[in-house]
Amino acid sequence: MKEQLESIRKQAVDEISAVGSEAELDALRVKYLGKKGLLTGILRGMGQLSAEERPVVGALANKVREDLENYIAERSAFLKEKELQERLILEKLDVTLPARKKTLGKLHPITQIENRMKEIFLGMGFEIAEGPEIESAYNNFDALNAPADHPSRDFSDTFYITPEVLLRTQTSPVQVRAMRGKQPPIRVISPGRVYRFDEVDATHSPMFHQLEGLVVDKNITMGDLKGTLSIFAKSMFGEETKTRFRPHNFPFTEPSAEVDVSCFVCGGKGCRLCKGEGWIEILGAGMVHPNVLSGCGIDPEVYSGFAFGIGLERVVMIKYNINDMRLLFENDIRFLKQF
Ligand code: 2NL
Repeated sequence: MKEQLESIRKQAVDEISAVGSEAELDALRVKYLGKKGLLTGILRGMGQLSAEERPVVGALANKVREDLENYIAERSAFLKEKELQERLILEKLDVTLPARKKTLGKLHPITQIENRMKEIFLGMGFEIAEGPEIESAYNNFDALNAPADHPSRDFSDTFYITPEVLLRTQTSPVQVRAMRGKQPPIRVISPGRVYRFDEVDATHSPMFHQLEGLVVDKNITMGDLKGTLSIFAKSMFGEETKTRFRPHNFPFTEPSAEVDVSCFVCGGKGCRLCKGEGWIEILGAGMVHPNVLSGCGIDPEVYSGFAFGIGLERVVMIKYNINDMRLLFENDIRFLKQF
């Protein structure tokens, strides 16, 4: 029986030395030391031994069990350490690797221009006013002195939701709301989306962006309008920029003007951008019509004001030399990432 025990020990040690994982080691633990294990089998057979042999074999069996338990524990510790070392190698982080490049997005060119314009007018003491894109026909047309037969009111030029509710065709209704809400002094700009029933082409889109401005106070004159727009033009297109006012007609202003800036490419000599003119039209403006003031609860005998409206797409296209408005709305990243 002693030989049997020694041979079990040798076999167990050989096998334990050969295992490569905790799971295999567990299987051996069961195989040798478990309830139905080989060593337990021997101990059970000890009943047949003589009284002299029994304590000797018993002591040896216990020694073998103890040795195997120790050896298994040792092997288990070794395997755990080995596993850890392997994982450390496998999961090693090379902190010297160059960082993955972050592809930062940027603002759409229309938003960039809008932000620049906001900065310029905020710097001159204007506040930003916002309002709904779905407006009443009253705020969009009547309050702005547009007569009932004005062509812009036509069902084929404006997106009507009902005869009284529409998608705003300009951001002026925001300023109408600003005037109705309080008494002068009023200095607001209203940037935002506007809608017109236009076919898409290189210079038209049924949705585009506008920034309007309005100042109402005592003694506001055309001179204030010219000074304000001159400062705006210089900040936007360069210090040398000149402005030119040409007579025009809008229902909501009187007198009205279209405003040109001297070409910032050729300085006024005439080039491809200004089509040889030396001037580029960028906005419409004028003195707020007395009917508009009184309709909003402001006495035109006491107060006067000026207003202007700028199309953002047009400014973006001029500044970045873009010849087709559709490029601004197709959202092709290869186009947009240039700005
Ligand atoms: C253009 C012309 C303009 C206004 C907008 C305005 C607003 C109020 C009262 C009077 Cl509340 N006028 N806005 C005035 C003149 C021109 O826009 O061609 N925009 C692209």
